Amino acid sequence: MVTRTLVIIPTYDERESLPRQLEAVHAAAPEVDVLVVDDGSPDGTGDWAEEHARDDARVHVLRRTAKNGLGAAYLAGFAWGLDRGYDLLCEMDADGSHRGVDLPALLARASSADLVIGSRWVPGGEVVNWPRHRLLLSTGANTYVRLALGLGVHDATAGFRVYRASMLRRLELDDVESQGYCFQVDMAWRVVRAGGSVAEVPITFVEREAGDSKMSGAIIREALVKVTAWGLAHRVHQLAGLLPGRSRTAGSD
Ligand SMILES: Nc1nc2c(ncn2[C@@H]2O[C@H](COP(=O)(O)OP(=O)(O)OP(=O)(O)O)[C@@H](O)[C@H]2O)c(=O)[nH]1
Ligand SMILES: [Mg+2]
Repeated sequence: MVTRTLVIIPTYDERESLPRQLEAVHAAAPEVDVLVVDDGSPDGTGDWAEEHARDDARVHVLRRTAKNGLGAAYLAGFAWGLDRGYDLLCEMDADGSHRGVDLPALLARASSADLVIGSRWVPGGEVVNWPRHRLLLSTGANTYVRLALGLGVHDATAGFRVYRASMLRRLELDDVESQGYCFQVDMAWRVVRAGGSVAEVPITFVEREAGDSKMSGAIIREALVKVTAWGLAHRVHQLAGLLPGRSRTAGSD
């Protein structure tokens, strides 16, 4: 049976980057469909995408009216793709940071993992053109996530991913509230807790060439607060399981 793949690309003011990204994706993986999820970009990204979709049947556009964050855009994209029976759902940024040439390796790995992460922080992974403070933020955030959650993933904040649809269907996604890149940690954590397998494939991550970053202090604070809360809840849960009189068969897990 043919595997049907949907690459979901969320956009907010990516008019300059999106055409290049679509070209790069289809040059590397001509068989995949793409869903652009645009949150009413004032720069006309949504209009351009819709016009482009008229000429290319592989491209679809989901237009939303308000900028509601990366997490909400991906959840809408997942629902769209699951409704239409895709087997693999892929997350990819519009800004060129996630290279089309790395996509086939991620898709291939999905034959043996529920979630495949395009990782900067495994051997062979690389970051090009990032200022020192972004490198420190990413490595610091990932170290914190590993310590706080005990998550055995090297790049839990990475946004270049492939999910098996069967995995997404098993997850309860209605209560996902994470907006920014905390969304990525949230999703990896949910997959692991649901017993899903996670694989990391090295990628080369390239800093955006055009357009503005949507990274903000609020996004960083959200990640810090939420990961700390999840980590504490996890430790309390683990400790409760160790208390005398609470065996696993008694429903401690
Ligand atoms: N639909 C939608 N897309 C968004 C939103 N916020 C960010 N994006 C898109 O999500 C992707 C990642 O956002 P970026 O601004 O590149 O964030 P980043 O990769 O963490 O930071 P930089 O690469 O430094 O800009 C891009 O394609 C953005 O256009 C949002 O609220 N809604
Ligand atoms: Mg980016």
